[in-house]
Amino acid sequence: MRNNNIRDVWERGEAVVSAWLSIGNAYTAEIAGWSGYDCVLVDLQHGMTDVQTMISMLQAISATPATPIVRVPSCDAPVIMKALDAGAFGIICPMINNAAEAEAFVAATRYPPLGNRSFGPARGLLYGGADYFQHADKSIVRLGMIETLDGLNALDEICAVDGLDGIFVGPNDLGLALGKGTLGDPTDETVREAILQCLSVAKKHGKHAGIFCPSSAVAARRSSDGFDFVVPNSDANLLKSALNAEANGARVNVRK
Ligand code: 3PY
Ligand code: MG
Repeated sequence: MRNNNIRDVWERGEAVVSAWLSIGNAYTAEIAGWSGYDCVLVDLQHGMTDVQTMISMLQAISATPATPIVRVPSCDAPVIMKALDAGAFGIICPMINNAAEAEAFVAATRYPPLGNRSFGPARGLLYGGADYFQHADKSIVRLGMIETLDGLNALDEICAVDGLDGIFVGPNDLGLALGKGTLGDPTDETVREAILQCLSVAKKHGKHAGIFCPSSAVAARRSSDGFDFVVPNSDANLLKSALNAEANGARVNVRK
């Protein structure tokens, strides 16, 4: 089976740097795949995309050195299985509240006897290779999101779930859950402590820890803290700030 960059980076003891796509477009996905990221995530939860466009985006990412992954909208087995069949080599699942949900998530990603993934790997087989079925369970990466109070309180039991590679912190929802608003780079002490608690509990269980960040500077700081899967902002935010800077820069130049 084709290699999974995420596992290769982790084996080297480094932090994975992932792109995060909320624009539903294959060309954007292809550009992201050629931009130096270890993996490129298609966001089916909040991204402006549907399943058919996701498939085109995964095809575009497959033509680049980056590994394609998907954030599913919820812990919904049919959608998780569809993303895997479409060639996702990793799944991030939002709003994991307890061990039972984490177990259901992991089960949907593994073939029997370990899980209940239904057989029909479609693009997974084309992209992954003829031996996809033999290696998929081991190769696919599973990260459960911690971004609710229930999830935070159940961190220990979630991190103990067999087959879960680790957790992924959603700082915006976690900030909201803690009554602190959406804070991509929280300076609030309660949110800061909750994020560090996620990191330390994951590490205690020998699991990986990821986090969404508002910039590369924050992502670099998070990876030096010990997070080993970082996302430096989303395509839409980056496009907006680049467009805004160019628009403002051009106006200043004209006025000079
Ligand atoms: C969050 O911050 O809540 C996320 O889901 C990642 O953007
Ligand atoms: Mg969230």
